Amino acid sequence: MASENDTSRSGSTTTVNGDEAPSTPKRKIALITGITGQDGSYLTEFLLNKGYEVHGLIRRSSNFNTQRINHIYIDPHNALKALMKLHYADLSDASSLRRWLDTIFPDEVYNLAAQSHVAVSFEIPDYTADVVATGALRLLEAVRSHISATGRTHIRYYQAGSSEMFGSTPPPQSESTPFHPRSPYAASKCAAHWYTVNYREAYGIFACNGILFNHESPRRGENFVTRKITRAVGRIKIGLQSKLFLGNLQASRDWGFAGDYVEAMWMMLQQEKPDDYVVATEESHTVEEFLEVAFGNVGLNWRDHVVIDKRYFRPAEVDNLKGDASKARKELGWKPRVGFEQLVKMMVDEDVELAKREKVLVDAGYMDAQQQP
Ligand code: NDP
Ligand code: GDR
Repeated sequence: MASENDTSRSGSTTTVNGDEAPSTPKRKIALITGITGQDGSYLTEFLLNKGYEVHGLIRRSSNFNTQRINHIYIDPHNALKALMKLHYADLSDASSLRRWLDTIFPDEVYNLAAQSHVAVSFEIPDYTADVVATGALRLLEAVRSHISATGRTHIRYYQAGSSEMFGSTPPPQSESTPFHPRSPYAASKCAAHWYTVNYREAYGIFACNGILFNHESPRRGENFVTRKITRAVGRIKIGLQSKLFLGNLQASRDWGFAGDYVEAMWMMLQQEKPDDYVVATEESHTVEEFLEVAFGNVGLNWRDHVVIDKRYFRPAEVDNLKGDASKARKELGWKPRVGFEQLVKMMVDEDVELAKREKVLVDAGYMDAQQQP
């Protein structure tokens, strides 16, 4: 099936007037759902550095939602340089998924899109299931029918699975640990996991589940606990805020750096056979320990600022996650580069700088100091 972006030319470089440069080495083509999210932005940078052409599906929003990838965006009119391309689609719209597969002809598909907030999934459970579970099924089905129509059996699929699927099963959690999800989000991720296994077994699709433990960065959404804390540390340090309202401080998480984890996603798709892998640092810390290190980085005591607010407790909590990533270490050769303390410092440093820029706007009257993240 031919189109403007073209398909059969997957791999060769096209000049502005449509002629091909025959001597140029073939570029692999990746399609990413959730490209505007934390992981989507790091994966895009990673794949562009590897020489891929990257296509991202973005959903329509009343505001621009591309802040995390603006720095790598190049005007598509500059066809030779613009190797990241964005298209409107939605995981709730099956026809858009199939259309873009048939247009882009990707070699690798990364399904990162999700309503990814666990607490919010209790508020909007139907929507969460539709996007996280059925959305993954829609994409798998689109891949299956695309392969069936085109014979492109080499296409590879990555599913963004989560340590939340383990829920209340005690650590250490590995690929053979039973799932016991504790939220609509986690139950939906379990469904997506099994859809992926099923499409691999039933149709022979090269489909992998990455079971990733929490991974953070300065690009983390501001309502996840790590970033909520580091944003507050920056703002408190600069004098824009004094209190931080949080929920359960005793939950323990295996926190790594998102930049390291996207590499594991790619590695899974480079193996000879498709399989499922746990990706984790194998070290776990409580929210309280995160607070201690984050506030400590700027010489503050978290106890002077944190207020417990019941609204941030969940109807069912996941108490303790700590991964066993030995399979990924052995078979993929993957290991995390950034440790816990370094991750916290990286996030705090960036958020102190961000707070300084906010302060300039507040002082100039362009922003309200109370406008908390
Ligand atoms: P984010 O919440 O930062 O990004 C989610 C992405 O999905 C955004 O690009 C968002 O678009 C997009 N999206 C949401 N709903 C839809 C929809 N209906 N159709 C199309 N796109 C949609 O998540 P992360 O980057 O942190 O995580 C990436 C994936 O990995 C997610 O599936 C998440 O559940 C999973 N995961 C994450 C972990 C982590 O610790 N970060 C750990 C384990 C799994 P928009 O920008 O418009 O909101
Ligand atoms: P999580 O991340 O639920 O593990 O899911 P989150 O940062 O939201 O919560 C971690 C722990 O912190 C506790 N907590 C709070 N959490 C939030 N968001 N806000 C608070 O004020 C607060 N106070 C305490 C929570 O109760 C929880 O125990 C993330 C997401 O990225 C998922 O998409 C992903 O699948 C999993 O990580 C692995």
